[in-house]
Amino acid sequence: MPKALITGFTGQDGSYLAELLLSQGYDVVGMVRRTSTIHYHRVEHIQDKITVVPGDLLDQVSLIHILEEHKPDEVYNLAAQSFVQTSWSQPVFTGEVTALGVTRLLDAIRLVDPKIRYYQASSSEMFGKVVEVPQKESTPFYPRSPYGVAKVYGHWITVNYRESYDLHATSGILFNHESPRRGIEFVTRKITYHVAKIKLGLADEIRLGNLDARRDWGYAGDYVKAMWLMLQQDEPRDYVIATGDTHSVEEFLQEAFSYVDLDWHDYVVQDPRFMRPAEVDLLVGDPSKAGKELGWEPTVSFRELVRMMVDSDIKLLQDGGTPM
Ligand code: NAP
Ligand code: G4F
Repeated sequence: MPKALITGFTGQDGSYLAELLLSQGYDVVGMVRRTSTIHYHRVEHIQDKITVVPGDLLDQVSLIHILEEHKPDEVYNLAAQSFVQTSWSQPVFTGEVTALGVTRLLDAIRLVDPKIRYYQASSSEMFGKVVEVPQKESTPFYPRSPYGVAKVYGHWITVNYRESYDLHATSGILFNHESPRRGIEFVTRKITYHVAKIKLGLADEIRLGNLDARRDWGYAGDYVKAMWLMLQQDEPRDYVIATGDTHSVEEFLQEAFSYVDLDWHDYVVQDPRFMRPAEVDLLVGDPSKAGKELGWEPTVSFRELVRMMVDSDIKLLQDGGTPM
């Protein structure tokens, strides 16, 4: 039975990836950091099938111990300070976790077992102020936030360890991917949760920042499959994972509100608090390399994604739940 370690196990992608690996017959080890309250809501349905281990990307000894004790064949590094807005208020912390954390983990692999296959969660935020449309693997990076800068570091240190130590280290450059398990602070989930609240008479407005930004939004369940496929290749290579389609925040609003027969203009308030010091205006990826070499393609359309998330949030509220 192959064994995989997932860092960022409690996050959106960690939960979908753990489900996928379990369904493929893996023994799954999920790393969680110590917090004062337990928050396993995204993974509680599979918790009894997973070996949960404490560890932190800030603490290299914890990483070494986990690798020595659990001996994984594959490591998926999904842990990060992943919210772009927070990276301006906590730039050093973001660099410690999202950038240097990658070196800590790669170096732990080099020391403990260099045969381990490694997946790095790189990001389309690295393209930032894009110099090419659509963005592909060869497009130069121009990050626009401390988060984007940290991800560029994580990306290049992965390439460097592959070239320096011959590790099977792969970087997936994933464009935005969403789901009912998306954190409530990200714009898609913030919108669908508020649409549900407004529809049910529990709120009367939603405050947002820049409505013109365009993103290539896909479904997280599709994107974790690409991560797994990357580690099954003989040669480690980097891949763009995207839908190839782009929509503005305004189009997301239009799709979500019209689905429940409401007009977004009646509820949206633009609030400077949610504007960013430097914006990424347009992201749209070219996933053709992943299509050709991995046989990967997205299965959920933009409209299906929006509706899935709105439906889920309406149900969540009707059932008396709180957002993840
Ligand atoms: P997420 O929901 O924010 O999950 C992040 C995970 O990282 C959580 O499990 C979090 O644990 C963990 N974490 C944070 N700091 C840590 C630390 N110091 N040590 C150990 N674990 C730590 O993010 P996601 O959307 O699933 O994204 C997964 C990865 O893909 C991230 O690296 C993200 O930057 C990257 N990415 C995401 C997208 C996207 O659109 N979703 C696109 C490209 C790249 P807690 O639960 O304790 O907070
Ligand atoms: O949903 P967002 O916060 O995601 P963002 O910044 O694109 O980052 C996400 O995708 C990256 C991949 O490209 C990941 F690497 C990263 O970890 C994360 O998962 O914001 C999307 C857009 C931005 O242009 C933002 O300015 O929505 C705009 N926006 C407008 N109003 C807002 C809001 N974003 C948020 N979070 N909240 C608002 O009120």
